[in-house]
Amino acid sequence: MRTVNFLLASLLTTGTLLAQDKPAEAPHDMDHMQHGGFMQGGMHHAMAKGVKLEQKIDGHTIIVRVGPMNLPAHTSHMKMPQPPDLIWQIPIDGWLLAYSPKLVDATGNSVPGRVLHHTAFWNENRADFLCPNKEEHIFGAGGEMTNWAEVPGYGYRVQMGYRIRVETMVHNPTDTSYDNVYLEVTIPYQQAAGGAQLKSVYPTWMDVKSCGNSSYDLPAGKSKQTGTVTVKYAGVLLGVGGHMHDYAKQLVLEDITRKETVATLDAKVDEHGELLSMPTVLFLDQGGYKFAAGNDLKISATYDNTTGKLLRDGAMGIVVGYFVPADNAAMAELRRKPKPSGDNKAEKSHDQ
Ligand SMILES: [Cu+2]
Repeated sequence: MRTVNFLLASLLTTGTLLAQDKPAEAPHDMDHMQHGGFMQGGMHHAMAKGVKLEQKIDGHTIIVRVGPMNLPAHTSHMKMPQPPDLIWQIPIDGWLLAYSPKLVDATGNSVPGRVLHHTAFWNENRADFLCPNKEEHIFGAGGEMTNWAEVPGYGYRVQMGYRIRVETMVHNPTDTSYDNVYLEVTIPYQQAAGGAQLKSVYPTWMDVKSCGNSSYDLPAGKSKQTGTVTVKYAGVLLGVGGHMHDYAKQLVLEDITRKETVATLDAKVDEHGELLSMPTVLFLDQGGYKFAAGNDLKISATYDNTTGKLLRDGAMGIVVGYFVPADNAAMAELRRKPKPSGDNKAEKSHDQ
C-alpha cells in the first residue's frame, strides 16, 4: 500500500508531465495540426540536431535513452533548440511496471534534473479512455524527476511493436552549461508469457479543460475553472494526485452522477505563491472508488494569482490517477492504428 501511495504521490508534483495539447485551437497553423503536433499559442522552437532515442534491455528492465543534447547555461525553453518527438518501439509483450527518469552526461555523470522542462510518453496505439481524441498519456516527468513507482499486482499492458511517442523539452536555468546530456528512463517490465498475470491499469487525467488543451490563461486574483468528463467504463479509481501550477489553491473531483465529492486536494504553496506540493488521496481501503459506466465527473481548479497580471498559459488543473476497469476486454476498443510517422518536424511548438 505504501508503494501505491508513493506512486500516486509521485504523480502530483509540479512540473510533471503533460501538455497533450492536441491542437484543437490555432487554426492559423494547419501544417502543425496535420502532423499531430501539440502547438499552442503559435510559438515554435528550433529543433536540436542529432538527438536519437535508443533502448537497452537489461534483464527485466528496459532503459530508454534520449540524447545527446547540448544545454548552454541561462537558456529558456523558448530559446533552446528542442529534440523532435521520437518513437520508442515496445520490444516485449507484457506489462510496464514503473518509470524512473534521470539525466546523465556522456560519461554517465549525473546532470541536475532541473534542466528537464518536461518529458511525456504517449501511446500512439491506444486512445485515452476518458478523451479518445487524445493518445494515451502513459508517463510524464518534469524537473523534479518524478519516479512512478511500481504498484504490486498492477501494470500497464503493452504489445510488441507498440509505438510510444516520446516528447522531451529541455531548458537550462542554471549557471553551468551541460554538453552531451542524455535523458534515461528506466522501466522494469514483466512478460505476459509464463509469469503471474497482472491487472491492467489505465493512467487517468481528469482535466478542468475537459478533453482540450491542458494549459489556460490565469487571470489576476482569485479564479475558478471547471470541466467535465464522462467515464464510459465501469471500474475503480485506485487513488488520485493532482497537477497544478504556481498560485494554486485547490483541485476538486466530483462524481456529479452520484452527487458526491470524490477527492479534495489542497495545494501547498510558499509565501510567494510558488507551488510546493499537492496531496494524494487513496481509496484502497474501500477497494478503490467505484465508477459506473456513464458517470459524469466534474473537475474544479481554484487559483489566487497574486502577481496582479494575467499569466498567459499559466495554469493547469488535472486530477491524475490510475483506473482499473471492471471488464478489461472492453478497453480493447481503444486500440488504434498509429498515424503515419511524421516525427521529424522542423519545429516544435510551445506547450507550457
Ligand atoms: Cu502543467
